[in-house]
Amino acid sequence: MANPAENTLSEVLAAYAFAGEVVGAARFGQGHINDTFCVYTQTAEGDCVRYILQRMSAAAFKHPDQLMQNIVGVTDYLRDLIEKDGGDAARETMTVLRTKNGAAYFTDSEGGAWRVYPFVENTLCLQKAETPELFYASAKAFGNFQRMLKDYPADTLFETIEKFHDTENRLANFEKALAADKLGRAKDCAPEIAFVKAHAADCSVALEALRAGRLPLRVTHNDTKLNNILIDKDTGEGICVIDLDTVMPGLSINDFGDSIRFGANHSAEDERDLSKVNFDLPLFDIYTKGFLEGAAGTLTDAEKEYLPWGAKLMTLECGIRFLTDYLEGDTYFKIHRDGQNLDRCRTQFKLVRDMEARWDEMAAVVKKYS
Ligand code: ADP
Ligand code: GN1
Ligand code: MG
Repeated sequence: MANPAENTLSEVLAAYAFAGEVVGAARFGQGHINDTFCVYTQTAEGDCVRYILQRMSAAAFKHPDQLMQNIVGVTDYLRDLIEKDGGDAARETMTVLRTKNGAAYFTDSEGGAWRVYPFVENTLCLQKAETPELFYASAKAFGNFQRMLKDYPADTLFETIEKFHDTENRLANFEKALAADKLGRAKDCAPEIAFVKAHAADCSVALEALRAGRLPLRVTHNDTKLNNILIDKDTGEGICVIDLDTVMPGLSINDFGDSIRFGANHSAEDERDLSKVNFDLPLFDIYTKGFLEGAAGTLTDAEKEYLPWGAKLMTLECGIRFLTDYLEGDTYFKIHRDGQNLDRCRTQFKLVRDMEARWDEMAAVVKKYS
């Protein structure tokens, strides 16, 4: 387990020249991966200026230097596009705040890698789709993100997490964790293990299409859950895509699918009462509409046809990842209670079952907007 991020907070804060004097820092947000803090500063004029300070997860990211090169490259590129388009780049993309030494990140005395972004104020970050309109707004913004990066030089991006959405590899890792069963937890999750085994062939569907040249590799976000987008409080529009740690070559259907996985239902990702976990077709409908509008003609016919697969595979894969982490002792996803990763896995598999039951309707929705 990594040391608590609080250990080195003061040396990290000292490495940055903030707009004002630091008056406090507190844990912030509900991400599963990084240690995120909000830093509160006060300027000489008495204004409060906030920042997001993060220690990047050492379990997830082996090369923070490469990761930050990706983020600086992508945000610089987006900033240019937004400015050319007359937009407000400081709100519509993230900005990496340099350290006093001009570096994109800071390494503390324990080896932890940290970075700072100005806080994008007057925004909402949602943990679930509170209204269909807000979900639609997120869809447009993620679709637009795809469009804006369509000409980004993919070969300049590092693979920050190897085989991130390689579902076949996720399955293989699950099998290894199950064979090792190092904490003796497999006995608690026989139905979930059986579910994975019954879905083993599905894990190859998107990869087969990629290998066959039916689906193109693009620059994608790869972690498009609803709490990775900031929505303008005044306009209700999705304005800023955040959590760019996994921007790298990938499949557009996965960006679509991961948003559906997280947002097209009315329950929390770790809901224990599975009767409350139901795939919501109207939310799928509105997201599809928004994503395709935002992507504005970027996607091929084959990509559109595979969108339901994106939804099912991202949900299945995420469930497999939660189950693998549960079997391995919760070393990757942050947990706040025992069994939380198994609970998360169960919601994902319930959603996969729902999608399977509504497969033809999902295909019809996509067709309607294609
Ligand atoms: P993780 O990888 O752990 O999910 P994120 O980069 O998504 O970390 O950040 C966690 C949370 O912090 C987000 O869900 C959001 O609430 C908040 N956040 C991150 N960056 C910003 C920002 N620039 N402005 C405002 N809030 C932010
Ligand atoms: C993680 O970082 P966060 O909390 O936005 C994970 C995603 C999972 C998601 C499940 C880098 O997203 O892949 O889909 O949890 N991010 C990484 O909620 O592994
Ligand atoms: Mg996040």
